[in-house]
Amino acid sequence: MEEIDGNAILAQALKEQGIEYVFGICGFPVIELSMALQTAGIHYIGMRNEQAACYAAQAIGYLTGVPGGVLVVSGPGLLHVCAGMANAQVNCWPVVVIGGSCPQDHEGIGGFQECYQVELARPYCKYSARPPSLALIPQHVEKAVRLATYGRPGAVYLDFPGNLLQARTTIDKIPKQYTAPEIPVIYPEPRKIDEAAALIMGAQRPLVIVGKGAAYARAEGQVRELVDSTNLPFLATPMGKGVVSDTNPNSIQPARSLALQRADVVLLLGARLNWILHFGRPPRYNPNVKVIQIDVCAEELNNSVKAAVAIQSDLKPAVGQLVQSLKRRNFTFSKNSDWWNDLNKKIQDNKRKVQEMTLDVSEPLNYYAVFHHLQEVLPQNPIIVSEGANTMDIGRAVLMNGLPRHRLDAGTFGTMGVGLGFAIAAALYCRHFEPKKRVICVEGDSAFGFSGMEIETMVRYKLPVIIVVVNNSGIYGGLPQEVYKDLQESGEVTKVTPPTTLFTSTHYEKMMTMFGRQGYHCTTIAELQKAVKEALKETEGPSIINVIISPSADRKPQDFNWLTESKL
Ligand SMILES: Cc1ncc(C[n+]2csc(CCOP(=O)(O)OP(=O)(O)O)c2C)c(N)n1
Ligand SMILES: *[C@@H]1O[C@H](CO)[C@@H](O)[C@H](O)[C@H]1NC(C)=O
Ligand SMILES: *[C@@H]1O[C@H](CO)[C@@H](O)[C@H](O)[C@H]1NC(C)=O
Ligand SMILES: *[C@@H]1O[C@H](CO)[C@@H](O)[C@H](O)[C@H]1NC(C)=O
Ligand SMILES: [Mg+2]
Repeated sequence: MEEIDGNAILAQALKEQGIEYVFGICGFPVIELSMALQTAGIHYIGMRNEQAACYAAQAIGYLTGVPGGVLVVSGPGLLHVCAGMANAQVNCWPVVVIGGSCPQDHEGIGGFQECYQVELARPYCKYSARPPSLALIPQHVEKAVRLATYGRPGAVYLDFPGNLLQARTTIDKIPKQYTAPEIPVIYPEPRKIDEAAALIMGAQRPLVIVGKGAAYARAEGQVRELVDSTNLPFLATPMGKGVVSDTNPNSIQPARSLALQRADVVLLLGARLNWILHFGRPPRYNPNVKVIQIDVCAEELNNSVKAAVAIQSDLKPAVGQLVQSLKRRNFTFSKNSDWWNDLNKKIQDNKRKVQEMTLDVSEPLNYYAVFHHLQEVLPQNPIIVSEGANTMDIGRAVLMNGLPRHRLDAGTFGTMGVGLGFAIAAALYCRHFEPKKRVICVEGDSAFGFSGMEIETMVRYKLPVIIVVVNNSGIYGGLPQEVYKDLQESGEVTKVTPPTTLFTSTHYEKMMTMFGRQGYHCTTIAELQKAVKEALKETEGPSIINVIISPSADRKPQDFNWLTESKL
């Protein structure tokens, strides 16, 4: 009878569950496993840090609907990946983490990298377990993938002691019946759809908010039809951008604050009323606002504020039925309404303010000018990855998304370091599904530092990501070179260097010379646009464009503090 070991059983079980990509870092006791994965026909992408590996795997999960896997070693490998698991949980993206752990007979006596891994992973995932035997591996893998993808997606963890991975058995002992689980669809209660329609029809100042849940649910067809057939004004959350195109005439993104503050009925589509949406509470919202909430997760309903209508459903059927219900009633929201007039006026005001800054190309450049002119030379509908503080927030406002799942950023958890991992996943996604599409990774200089070494991963796997580093020499901002120098000379550097500053003349683009290639250093719009055009010709690997902006460049004055003040 043919024999099989734990590594091969696990690799085949993952393949049977539809896992196509595993990102990780090799070492004891998972070296053989990484090779078994490739033998099973899975793509293995070796990364430079487990955090980045997990960010890449969860982005593949978001982009394809099938979770990516992460392979980590025991102890420190598992601890590093916790950052990624937590980010996946908070973003509700599916990911399956596989950890090696020390052999069981070394547990309790100071085994190499011995660590309570199942317990450590548990708070950051939906399921954390150690299969107790070879024969039970396929069942646990099936359960892990099911939990990662069913209901609200998230992270799962499976732990494999070295002795289990190496153990052998005959193939007849391993059950084969575990095929990839089909994800169940949750349908809305029809009565509640009618209640929602009635509320929308009675609204004076309705507002649709589109979350990344709508993007994950692939509900773009239904949400676009809703917006187009009713003329309801809509707003997207950061990664809800593109479910309906940012250029759709019913987008009121530039009047976001006013829209939230004055809306009397809010239709919430796969978005949570957390800090990103200011908890749904005054002063950012009208105290009498009626919320219609549609979410796949029952536990999310009525969170933070009581919804007037709370519907547990997948977004596709719920929005599809809502569209039909509104159509039956011949509902459209008048573009001549006071509400549209107020919104349009605010949109014009804000666009004018932003335009002043986009047209100001004096050097050192400002963010708005950089992003506006970057966009001019980008191909249609690239996948835009972004992180940083000002870099990300201003980029979100200026860089347009025409398609869903085309913006990946620091997300609900606000994690710096996600960018390069996300970009690697996006580039792999493009290679297999949309070979003409490009990935643009817009990084703050601080944000880039967290996972900057993944540039080598991009070179190794020939991933043509264009990385634009926006250099303001700091976190939020930095100091001009002379001031920085004087300060550093004025006392002990660790006591006088402002905590938000970075070294003022870091040539990030020179990282490309490590691979015998050239990067781009740009201080003017002409240089920036030329660099982007050159970088677009590179299809065999990444490019780095270091754009220098003013260390004191800032966003336009805001009506509100970015984080609504805590009341504690
Ligand atoms: C893992 C992690 N560490 C620290 C932070 C705090 N933080 C928020 S934004 C940011 C970096 C902002 O600077 P940069 O990326 O240069 O963007 P800028 O605002 O300067 O454009 C940091 C360190 C975080 N969000 N995540
Ligand atoms: C949500 O809160 C409202 C108002 O208190 C209540 O009527 C409703 O039953 C709650 N739950 C759901 C799922 O609607
Ligand atoms: C909607 O419009 C159609 C065609 O104009 C009409 O026949 C129908 O009666 C209308 N329905 C309602 C509910 O007003
Ligand atoms: C980064 O920007 C600062 C100004 O913000 C500038 O002084 C410095 O020279 C820039 N770095 C590089 C490598 O050009
Ligand atoms: Mg910066």
